[in-house]
Amino acid sequence: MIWQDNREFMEALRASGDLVTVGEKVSWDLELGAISRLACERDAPAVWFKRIADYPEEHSVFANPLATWRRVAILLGLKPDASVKEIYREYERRDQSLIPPVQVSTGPCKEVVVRGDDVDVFRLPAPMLHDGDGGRYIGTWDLVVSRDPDTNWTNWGIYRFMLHGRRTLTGFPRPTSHLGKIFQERFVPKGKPMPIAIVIGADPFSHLAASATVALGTDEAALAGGMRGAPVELVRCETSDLLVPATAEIVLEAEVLPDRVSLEGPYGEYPGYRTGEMGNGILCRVNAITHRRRPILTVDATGFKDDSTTITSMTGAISIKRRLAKHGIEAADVYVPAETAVHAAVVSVPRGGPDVCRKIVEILTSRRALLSKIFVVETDVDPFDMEAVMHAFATQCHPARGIHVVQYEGRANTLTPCYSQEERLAKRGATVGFDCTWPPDWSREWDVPVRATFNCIFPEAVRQRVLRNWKAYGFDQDGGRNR
Ligand SMILES: Cc1cc2nc3c(=O)[nH]c(=O)nc-3n(C[C@H](O)[C@H](O)[C@H](O)COP(=O)(O)O)c2cc1C
Ligand SMILES: [Mn+2]
Repeated sequence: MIWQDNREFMEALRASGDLVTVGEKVSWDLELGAISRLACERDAPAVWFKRIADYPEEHSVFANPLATWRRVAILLGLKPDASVKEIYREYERRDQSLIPPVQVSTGPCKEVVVRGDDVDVFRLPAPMLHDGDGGRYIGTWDLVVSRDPDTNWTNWGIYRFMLHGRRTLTGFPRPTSHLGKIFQERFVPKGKPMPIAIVIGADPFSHLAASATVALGTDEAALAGGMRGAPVELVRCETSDLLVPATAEIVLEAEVLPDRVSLEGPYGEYPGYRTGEMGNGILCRVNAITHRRRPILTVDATGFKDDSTTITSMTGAISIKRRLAKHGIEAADVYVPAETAVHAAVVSVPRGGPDVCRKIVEILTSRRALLSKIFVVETDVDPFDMEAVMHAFATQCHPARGIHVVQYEGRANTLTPCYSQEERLAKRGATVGFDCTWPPDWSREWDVPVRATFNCIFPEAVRQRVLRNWKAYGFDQDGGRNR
């Protein structure tokens, strides 16, 4: 599927039973957030809220587009019940080719254009998502376009934005994010405002590309095109020369002010906590809003098992695999379990040991250090099978010799809940590698214990006979899971 727009994707979700349409009037003030949050935690369908209290009926809200693996499978054109491993493989295949975007003269996102003093961001039904949030969040599942004026490279990323005033928003791009870097390095020193476009409800591949972990200089629009198998169509903004996906539901054309900071947050974040206090964010002035008729505001009910725990985990895992390969570690597989909220990874390697484990931790913490726990297993353990991973961790990781900690400052993930305020300020943190592999100097024949599982401790002929007769013995499943 190419997914011409978000509406086509929503229709596919409806057809497969992965979209619930709520016709009852709901409040933007916590009720919508609570429903959408519970839907994440219950692996429930995505939600389309058709009537929002205080807003005319042409405004609706679509929540949690990719928060379950079923929806990610549908996005990638797989069967809805495809396994996580199959989904990873399909993504890995699709993100290999880049197809540059094409510019078109106009598109649905220009159906309604509001400029200058007519702009009032409160006309959009941005929800108060969690109790205690610093305000109503409009950018939660967005795609923020910015451009480096020196190289002309355009960056896309998902960064949160909160309503501030009628024409102002405040946001929190991490200083290590590409938007944060472009702003700090190219605009702040010159005292120039930075044009941005906050795009809401573009085709789902564009948002997936914006959230993917990619190197500085990567054209995320071309990545989205590659994944779709067709170029993304872009139109020029009304008030800047930035280009935005033509079929987007809503576009907020803004500039980030170089000489202001503004209070932002706190926010119930993806690790599953409200961390921190209201702090300094960036301040943007909104110069125009363009949108489709009957615009559908897309929302991520951020928190445990939100949209990032599927897609950020998957794109992060695949980028870890490629990064390790670049540094000479051929990992057979890498899995970032959704329930770890992008804080832990499982890496399987043909041969482990302390040197390999330490090297993996060092490679994965040399730049931004998002993850703080890494399980290194051997290839006879399927990293996607958390029962097998926990078994390997509990039995193979030496409680003293198997733990490898790397500490760092200036690049830790400030949203990691276990860090103290002081550590967050200094971006100080640590990543631990759990070596769940056998020591390389142990003889496989004499020292390594034989796993007492069906697959490992019985002769082939006996296993075949048991599998063949499994149903005849009276069991109702076929062979069980094949590890
Ligand atoms: C739903 C969602 C919300 C996100 N919110 C933020 C955010 O507020 N700030 C941030 O720096 N990154 C956020 N991220 C992560 C970035 O989108 C991600 O790191 C992306 O790769 C950033 O692009 P960049 O590498 O071009 O900076 C979010 C990701 C998702 C999926
Ligand atoms: Mn980027």
